[in-house]
Amino acid sequence: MSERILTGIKPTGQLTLGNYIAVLKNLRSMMDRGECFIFIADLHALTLPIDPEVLRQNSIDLAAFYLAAGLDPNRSALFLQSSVSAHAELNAIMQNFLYMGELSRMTQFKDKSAKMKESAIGLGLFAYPVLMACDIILYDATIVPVGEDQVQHVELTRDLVNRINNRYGDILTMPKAELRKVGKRIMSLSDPTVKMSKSDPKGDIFLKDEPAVIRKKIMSAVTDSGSEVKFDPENKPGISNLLTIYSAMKDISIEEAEERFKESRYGDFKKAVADAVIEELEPFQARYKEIVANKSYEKALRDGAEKASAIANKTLKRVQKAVGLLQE
Ligand code: ATP
Ligand code: LTN
Repeated sequence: MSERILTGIKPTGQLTLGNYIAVLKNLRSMMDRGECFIFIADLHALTLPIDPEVLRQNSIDLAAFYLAAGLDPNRSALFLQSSVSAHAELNAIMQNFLYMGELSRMTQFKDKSAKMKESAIGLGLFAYPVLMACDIILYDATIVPVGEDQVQHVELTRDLVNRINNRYGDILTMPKAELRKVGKRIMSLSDPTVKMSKSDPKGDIFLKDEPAVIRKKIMSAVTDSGSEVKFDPENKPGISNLLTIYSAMKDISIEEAEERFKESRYGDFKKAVADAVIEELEPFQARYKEIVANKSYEKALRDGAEKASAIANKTLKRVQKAVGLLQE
């Protein structure tokens, strides 16, 4: 069976190597497995304060990055979440079927809100997983490629699909999160106990970093005591993170990477990791620059929104009808 694949990234900041490994690197193979709906989660970017000009620029950048990673707009739909109004319309219905208790258990909400004063936490941040569930449901997605931090949201979407299908008949498709075998959680280079994240940049490799900057960041990444290059996230989080990055870049298993470096010192190993990342990102950055210059993302986004709306509106109608909203 051909799959329906859907995924999105928030245009909240500079894209990192974590985003690249979780989503962008896999776009080519996703297109071979089924029909892809790939979007820029711009409504989600509003859940934390963001400057309008920065949001606009990040959205363009993200569209160009998707295309540079090999997304073919003729074989898939690339679009802005805000240009398909069905997301917001379905959200207005689905917010009644997810509950406060469930939403307050979401780790992403707990992490993000912990740093804020209660009076500054928007309702949208709390209700984020409802909109995310709608993003997925609208396209009858079967596969949702994400990093580990998003699995909890996809599980909640599955609960919602069950709830709706039990109550109204089988009207929604059951999605499944898909994690990369290697690299589901890339850690910060300066503190390998925390996730590399674009909204909390610390020890990040940004996709726009010049090769010399990438090399410098990797060569000065925090490593662990001892001298053996071994995968042991508990005792050697720094080296394990670098082994993960290397394996993801080369598309090999962690064991294979360990074997390659079993005689190496940390310095030589880090140099090989830097080479691998630069080798992958340099041509990608060149394509990105070309796409930004020729603005080919504009047509891709227009066509994508049209394709996406056609599918999303059908699902929306199905749900509206099922819950009893009068449809002409
Ligand atoms: P934010 O810091 O704003 O929450 P983010 O860097 O986590 O942003 P998202 O837009 O939330 O980025 O995520 C886009 C995709 O990249 C998601 O599938 C997410 O799971 C994945 N991802 C983000 N950071 C990492 C990471 N460090 N390792 C693996 N996957 C990641
Ligand atoms: N919540 C995700 C981004 C996102 C997404 C989605 C991912 C929004 N909607 C639907 C997959 C499917 C995040 O914060 N990374």
